[in-house]
Amino acid sequence: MHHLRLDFKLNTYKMDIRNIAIIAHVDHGKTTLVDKILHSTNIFRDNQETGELIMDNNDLERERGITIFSKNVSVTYKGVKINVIDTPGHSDFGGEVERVLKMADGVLLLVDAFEGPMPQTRFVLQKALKLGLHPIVVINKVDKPNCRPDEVHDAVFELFFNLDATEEQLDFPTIYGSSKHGWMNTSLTETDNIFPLLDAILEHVPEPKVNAGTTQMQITSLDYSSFLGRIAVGKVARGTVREGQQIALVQADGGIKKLKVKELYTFEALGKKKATEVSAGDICALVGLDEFNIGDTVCDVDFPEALPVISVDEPTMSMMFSINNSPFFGREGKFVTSRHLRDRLMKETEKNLALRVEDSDSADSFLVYGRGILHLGILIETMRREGFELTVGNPQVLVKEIDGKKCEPYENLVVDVPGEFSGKVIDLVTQRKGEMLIMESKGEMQHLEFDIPSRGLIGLRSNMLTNTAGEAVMAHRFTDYRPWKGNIPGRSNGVLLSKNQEKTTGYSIDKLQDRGRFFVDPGEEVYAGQIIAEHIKPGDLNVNATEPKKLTNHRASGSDDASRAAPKILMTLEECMEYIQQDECIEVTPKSIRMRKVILDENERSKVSKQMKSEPV
Ligand SMILES: Nc1nc2c(ncn2[C@@H]2O[C@H](COP(=O)(O)OP(=O)(O)OP(=O)(O)O)[C@@H](O)[C@H]2O)c(=O)[nH]1
Ligand SMILES: [Mg+2]
Repeated sequence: MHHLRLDFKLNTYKMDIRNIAIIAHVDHGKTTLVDKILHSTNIFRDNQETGELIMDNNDLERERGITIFSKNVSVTYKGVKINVIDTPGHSDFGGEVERVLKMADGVLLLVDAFEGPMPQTRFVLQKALKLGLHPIVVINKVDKPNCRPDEVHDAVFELFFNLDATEEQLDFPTIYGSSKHGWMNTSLTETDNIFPLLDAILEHVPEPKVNAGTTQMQITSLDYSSFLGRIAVGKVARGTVREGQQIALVQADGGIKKLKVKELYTFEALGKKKATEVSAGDICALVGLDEFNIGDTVCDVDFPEALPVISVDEPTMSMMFSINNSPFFGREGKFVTSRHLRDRLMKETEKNLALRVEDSDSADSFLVYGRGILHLGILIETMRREGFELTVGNPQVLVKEIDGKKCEPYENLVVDVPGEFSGKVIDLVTQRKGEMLIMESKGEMQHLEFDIPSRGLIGLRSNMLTNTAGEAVMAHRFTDYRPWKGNIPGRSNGVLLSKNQEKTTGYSIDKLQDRGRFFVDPGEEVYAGQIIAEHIKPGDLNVNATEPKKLTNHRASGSDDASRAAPKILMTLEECMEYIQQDECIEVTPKSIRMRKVILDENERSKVSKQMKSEPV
């Protein structure tokens, strides 16, 4: 068998490699493109086309249609192995992108052919340029009606220029196409495949540097397996890593641990393939180093030389996590004690780098710091699915003292909205202490950019959507800390609170409908102090929503009260997080999300609020 021999020889022959990361603003089509790359390099024997993205394989990712964790895959094209790293586009996960870029020798910068560069495009491009990478620009979604690929190309060039790209970086190759429809080309002419993009990768992305010498590999991301435990992922920077090798793990603080590489894998298609040795330039996964941290360097046991420490994004927001102390405590969850909660949060900090957890004055509460509403929301949602019950407080931005001045985080906010709504958007943002920087037309839309304190963004999205008939598209990205901007008005409406613990009735809800819009359905059990509706006016009201229908001499008129009640407003966890105020919190269990007052007792609550009012602010 002539072929076999050849294959055998090829095994020892070092393969050509390209390492690329795909970076972009949220939703510009990264994962769709990675899926198409996998499909068109034929890794699927049967017709495994399910229509869903195979790459977003975590439950939450699927449901929300976003990428939360970066992922490695690998394909072979024209005899070259291409390691592809899909990255998350949401700004809360920007730190993750920055880290995994360390594994890449080139990047594909995807830009939506209609939207053009957005805040996160700027952020990820800046990081890539700083690392000296030479991006290939992919103008994606050219199938969209009203798209403006040429204008977008110019805007991308301008962005490179403004970010101080070098001459060579400014000379970027551009590919046009539609990930969704599975084609790419060097011009706007439609093709029926994405090979022009893969060719561009082979042509423009440099081969990884193959440094000879002793082992050196920085751990840049982490994988979990229930069989293998924690798996360290990174690119071998120098020398080789071998199965069974004794290594020195150099930690951020300079400490050194002697460990052994139990097993070694490279990436192949969607999975991993066992290897005995991986040399500089390839990306690999190490099993057996259980106690590593991201940023640690795997080194030769006799020459422990660390690579520069990776900086991690500082948290910008905090929330109090406590055990569930509502009257429904323990009804719906498996893990309910402060011990459960603490252990789970501490475990999370091992892999969730931007997350910090601190003990508080109370043994039942922990202060959790993160990168934003989505970052913290994903954690809470994950815990709830695992069977936890907990209470979370309202999100607070982190205030810092800089040069003796109280400072707060600011963000760059971009809103694209049909022209007729732009006045409303400007009003809304200005009320929240935003300042307009740019206003220009983009097709039939107005493109607005603002500077705004992060505080002003909390709760803005839902307001924005109601005020623009759901048409506004907004994105924001942390810029820097600046002096405190003063008071920002909170929620304008009050809430209706249940007076008692009972099942609500259609009769009561129907009677109260002109007072508020309900968050609960008739027949749902509620407790005293639970937020059951939004008041149509400012100020809170304590109401009885559990009255049974009065018996009258008349016979029931035939119309059912419950069916007259408007359907309840359904809010996601993140919407609740943005909705609640300082004196409120959210009860989260595997089955329910309930908003409530921190103090459930009506009398005690009014005593405390009177005290607060009498104290000078
Ligand atoms: N019309 C059109 N839609 C596209 C194209 N590529 C992707 N989409 C759609 O855009 C949406 C987002 O696509 P994703 O691939 O999940 O985007 P992403 O960049 O991975 O998003 P994040 O991981 O959340 O940052 C999906 O609804 C896709 O179907 C395209 O070329 N044309
Ligand atoms: Mg994605």
